[in-house]
Amino acid sequence: MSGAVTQRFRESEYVTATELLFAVLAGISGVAGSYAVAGYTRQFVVAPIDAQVVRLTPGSIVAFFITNIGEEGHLLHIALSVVLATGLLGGIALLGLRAADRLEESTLGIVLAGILAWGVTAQITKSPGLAVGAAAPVLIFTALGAAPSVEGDHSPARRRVVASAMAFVGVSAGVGQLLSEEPSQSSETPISDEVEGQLEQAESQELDISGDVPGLVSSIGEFYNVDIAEFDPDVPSDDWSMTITGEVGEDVTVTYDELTSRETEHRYVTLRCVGESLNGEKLDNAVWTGTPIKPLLDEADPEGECDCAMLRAEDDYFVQFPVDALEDAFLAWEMNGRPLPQSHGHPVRVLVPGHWGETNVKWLSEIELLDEEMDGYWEQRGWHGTGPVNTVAKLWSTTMLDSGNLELAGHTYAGTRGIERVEVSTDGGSTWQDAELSEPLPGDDVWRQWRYEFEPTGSHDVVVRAVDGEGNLQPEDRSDSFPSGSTGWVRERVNMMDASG
Ligand SMILES: Nc1nc2c(c(=O)[nH]1)N[C@H]1C(S)=C(S)[C@@H](COP(=O)(O)O)O[C@H]1N2
Ligand SMILES: [Mo]
Repeated sequence: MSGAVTQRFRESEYVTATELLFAVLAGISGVAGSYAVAGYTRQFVVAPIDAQVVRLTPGSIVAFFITNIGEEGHLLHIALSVVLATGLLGGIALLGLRAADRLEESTLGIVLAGILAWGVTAQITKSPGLAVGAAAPVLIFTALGAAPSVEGDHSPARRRVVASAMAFVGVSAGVGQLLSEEPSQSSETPISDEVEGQLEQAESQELDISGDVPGLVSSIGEFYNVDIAEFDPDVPSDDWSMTITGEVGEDVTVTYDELTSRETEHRYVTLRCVGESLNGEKLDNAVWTGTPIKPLLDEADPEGECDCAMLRAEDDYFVQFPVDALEDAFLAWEMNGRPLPQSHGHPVRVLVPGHWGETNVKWLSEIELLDEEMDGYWEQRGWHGTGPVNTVAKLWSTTMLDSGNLELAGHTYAGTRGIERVEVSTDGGSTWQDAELSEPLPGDDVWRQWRYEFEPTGSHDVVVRAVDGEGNLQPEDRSDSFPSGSTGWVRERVNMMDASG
């Protein structure tokens, strides 16, 4: 094409509507292109921006979102981060379009936009290769925006470009979605006989419950998830190591191979998040494969003044609690016989018996023995969730049986104290009857199922409470989860007619 054809006569001092439109198309397509090559990972251009958004959000706002909005709160900061990423790439395209206009040499402006989009994306995602996914669409839509044929609000060329951008975004969303699905490890490696045995034992001990309540082992897909970061760290086993350092006689570092060649055990361990509501569902149990942490600690020879341990992780999470809590703790690399999924801390996480979920550090990288106490991530935000869990009895299902009886059922958990019994009242707490309990699974930190059946007469004020293995009745007083975990008896008005059957 000769220079005369691309000669531009529309040089303007202000950003034109056409430039703005194509900058927005470039921004949206850049974000989509990045998603298409990176999926929902830390290499997606939105991820590092979201990490900053989360980091800069004041703790009081985070606490408000967790207690008032719950999981959907994530959508808000993700939406904001997508907008910011679009603005960033769109801004770069606009810069290119302005340069093309001012320099009367569009190639320069186009190339500038492409290189800048690539450089900035590579810099923030630390992935030069995948940054091309964001840069290429920015370059292409900058080039299309610089072509004279797209001038005019209703030009066919412009409409074709807008349609192509939308199609590109649609296809990219699909491709990125496919990439983001965690690979199912279905038949690759057989599950060890020991784990298989434990999974079978759990199944055989489940109560015969008609209602829809989870079994005694939560499947990997069902197991709840709480992460401070939207985009989980991606740590290959070969790159993993963990160091015990600080106030120790000697630093101890273990690699994944060293860790997994140590004495291996399979344990049932239940986790519960301090942030969950009284009758919430952030309570799950799995069979974990790993090794006790005590021998490693002994090798390091802790000698700090306060006997406190600060655990740190690859997502910059940190939590501090007494070293004593690590005595019976466990370093796990398998969950239900499969390698630890990324969302549960791949390749290695900590399991601390009986303590709130937040002490069970995922993507563990360091244990530092301290001289004085310090706050962890959640404690800095006002929570007190490093100690032992509160006792709870959940009422997770109310079912009308064919016999005309009502069945109440759920799970109960008291950490290492264990559960002695669950009591149910159908008259608002005046009289109490013992519920049926599943046989305890082996282990010091495992939940149980309970079930109770009765003949209903109209509507009932149902109350459920547990007595822990030390004989303590669960306290009746109600408190919210913030700051030290919810307390109180689960209470529900049950109407014969409302119960699902
Ligand atoms: N590194 C890291 N570890 C972490 C967290 C986290 O965000 N990052 N969340 C904690 C919280 S609050 C809970 S309740 C449990 C949840 O573990 P799960 O996601 O495997 O259920 O992990 C804990 N360990
Ligand atoms: Mo948690």
